Amino acid sequence: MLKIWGRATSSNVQKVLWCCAELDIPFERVDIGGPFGGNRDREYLAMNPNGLVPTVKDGDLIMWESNTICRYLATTRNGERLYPRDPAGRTHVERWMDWQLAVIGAPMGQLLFGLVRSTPETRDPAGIEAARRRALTAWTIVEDELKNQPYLAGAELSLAEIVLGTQIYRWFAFPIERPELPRLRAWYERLHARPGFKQHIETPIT
Ligand SMILES: N[C@@H](CCC(=O)N[C@@H](CS)C(=O)NCC(=O)O)C(=O)O
Repeated sequence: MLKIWGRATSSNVQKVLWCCAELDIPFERVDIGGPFGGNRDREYLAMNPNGLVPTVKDGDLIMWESNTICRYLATTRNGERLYPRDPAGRTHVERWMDWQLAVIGAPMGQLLFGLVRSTPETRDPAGIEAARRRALTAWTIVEDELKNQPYLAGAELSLAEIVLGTQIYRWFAFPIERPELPRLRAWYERLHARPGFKQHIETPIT
């Protein structure tokens, strides 16, 4: 049985949980990180020297980095529909996985810390506004990409959506100004209709 270490409120753990739901992969999960702690313990650091979640074990194999874990699960558990074998099709998925890490992750993280994990004393409205603008610029790229297709890599849901699910959920949940981006909204509604999204992504934001 696949074992997952990581609190279910972590965006990076949520990617793995949604991926497991899409592929019907049974798993056992252990709460680690955030209020649960444990991620700086010696035994945990021996598995994942970053001290971050998630960490996943499949047989003797220990993995960390959530996007890598999702690729592994799709490759080993009949997930070709989420992660095509064909190299050209694969680039359409992978570029968005890299984009999640390189482009949208930072401003969405700043919004999380600024809006949810701050106190009125520590809140930095200018920093929040700068992050909102950066995120909006990035989400507008997604809006344009969806002009001719329902999902980022084409006609079907893929790992591109799975790694972006928590970010788009938070974008629409945060109390911020959001100019109407109709294709982005329709894409979000499509993701929202998946049982795995409802179960693992739509959780209280902490
Ligand atoms: N690039 C890593 C990032 C992992 C990461 O930053 N995890 C955060 C939660 S989203 C974490 O472990 N924070 C410390 C904690 O939860 O205690 C991945 O994708 O797995």
